[in-house]
Amino acid sequence: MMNRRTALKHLGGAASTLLLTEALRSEALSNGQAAAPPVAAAPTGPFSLPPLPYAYDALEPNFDAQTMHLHHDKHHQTYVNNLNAAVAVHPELAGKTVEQLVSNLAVLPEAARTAVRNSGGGHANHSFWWPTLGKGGAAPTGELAKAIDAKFGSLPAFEDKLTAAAMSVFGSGWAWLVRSSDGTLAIETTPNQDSPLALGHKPVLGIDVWEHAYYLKYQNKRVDYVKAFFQVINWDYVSGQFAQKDKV
Ligand code: MN3
Repeated sequence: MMNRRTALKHLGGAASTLLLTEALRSEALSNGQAAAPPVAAAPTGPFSLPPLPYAYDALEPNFDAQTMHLHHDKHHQTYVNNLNAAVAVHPELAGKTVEQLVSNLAVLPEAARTAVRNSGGGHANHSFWWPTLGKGGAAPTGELAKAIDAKFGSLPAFEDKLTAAAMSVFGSGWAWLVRSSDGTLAIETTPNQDSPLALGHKPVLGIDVWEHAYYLKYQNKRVDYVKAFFQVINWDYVSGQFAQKDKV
């Protein structure tokens, strides 16, 4: 039986030239010279950037509007984009929330694990964080107030401990007030964008100590940024979330 190229020799004229060109191209491709893949549009879902629940300048002068714009619109958006790109090539991850993804890193396909840990963690951490900031109450209330007093003695003592934890983070990371699996409060730090959820802990309050969170306004003075953070906690929201979870 004639192969395709031999068959083409039996054809004449322009038709055979065209067909031969086509035959050679398909041979080249089968030899590994792959044509450039079509440029795929970046996936826009399933995850999306939640809007800030207040104006960009709402936390002035403690957190400046320019930092809020960059932090939310650029940094958080990048985590969302990279997470979407990671799950796009792993259809088995479809339908999971970001909290589910970062809570169970060990069950993820190995090829997706680092991207989900970093970008999923970044999306989960920042989505958690924005609503805990704002102007809402000067101190914790209700169950959270009781739990903080029981664990740390007083609100100032708690703030000192969370400040020390935030200052202890080497490089980029977060300091957290979490509810441990046994229900008690604890302070912990996580490196990079690791989520407390990966440790089985529920975040109650957190502080982002990546330089992108403060460098424009505070430069190297992380401690001043941490002091400012305590001026912009929406304690009403944080206390409400804590009380709600207490019932679950
Ligand atoms: Mn950040």
